[in-house]
Amino acid sequence: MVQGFPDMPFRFSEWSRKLPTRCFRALCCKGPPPPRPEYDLVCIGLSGAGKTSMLSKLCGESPENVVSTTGFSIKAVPFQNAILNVKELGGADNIRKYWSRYYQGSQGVIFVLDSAASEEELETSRKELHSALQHPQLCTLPFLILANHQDKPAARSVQEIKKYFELEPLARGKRWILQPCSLDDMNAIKDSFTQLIHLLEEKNPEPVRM
Ligand SMILES: Nc1nc2c(ncn2[C@@H]2O[C@H](COP(=O)(O)OP(=O)(O)O)[C@@H](O)[C@H]2O)c(=O)[nH]1
Ligand SMILES: [Mg+2]
Repeated sequence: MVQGFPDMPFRFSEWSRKLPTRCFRALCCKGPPPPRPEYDLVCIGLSGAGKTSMLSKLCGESPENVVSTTGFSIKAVPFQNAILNVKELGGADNIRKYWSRYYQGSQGVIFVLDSAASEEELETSRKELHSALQHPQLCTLPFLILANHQDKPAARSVQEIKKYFELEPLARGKRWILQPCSLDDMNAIKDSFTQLIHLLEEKNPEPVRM
């Protein structure tokens, strides 16, 4: 019995069709580049901190037409070595109480604050960051804290923010990055995202990053 014989001409033609690709791969010892890893992140912070504008700019979109985020929005932000699926949660007073419902599945946290905000707003921001750092679904994850609006004269320095937000005692033993930034300086923002990706990739993380 010659099972499969009738198939041979077809199989041969398929094999020969793929031959140039196979030879090329064998000679060059490489196939297509491996897919970039994807990480799911949650992005929080009060309204006006600059979350949407920053994420839009990172995606190559114009931040000019940004509208206030009600509920949440998701963006896939591409970097050279990874794709970050960032879920931005609206920061308005009546929405913040629902933030924790959207934490599940997150692998890292981006917290954006306005360094030039009023005392009252900064205090609210501090409370929100503290509850995020202590939340059971987020407390073990890497945090990128962006002290945005640094271009404004009223902006607090990164040292003032670190002290005011009591980051050293509160985030001790956690993996976190505190980055002063503004929408005008995307390089600093991109660098801090690259550091965050390193933290996401780490299997045996060092305890604290500043
Ligand atoms: N001067 C200044 N304005 C900013 C900066 N980042 C965002 N903005 C502005 O702040 C406003 C609120 O930004 P938006 O991205 O909607 O904040 P979100 O509510 O956190 O998403 C917009 O008018 C932005 O152009 C910054 O670093 N400096
Ligand atoms: Mg927004």
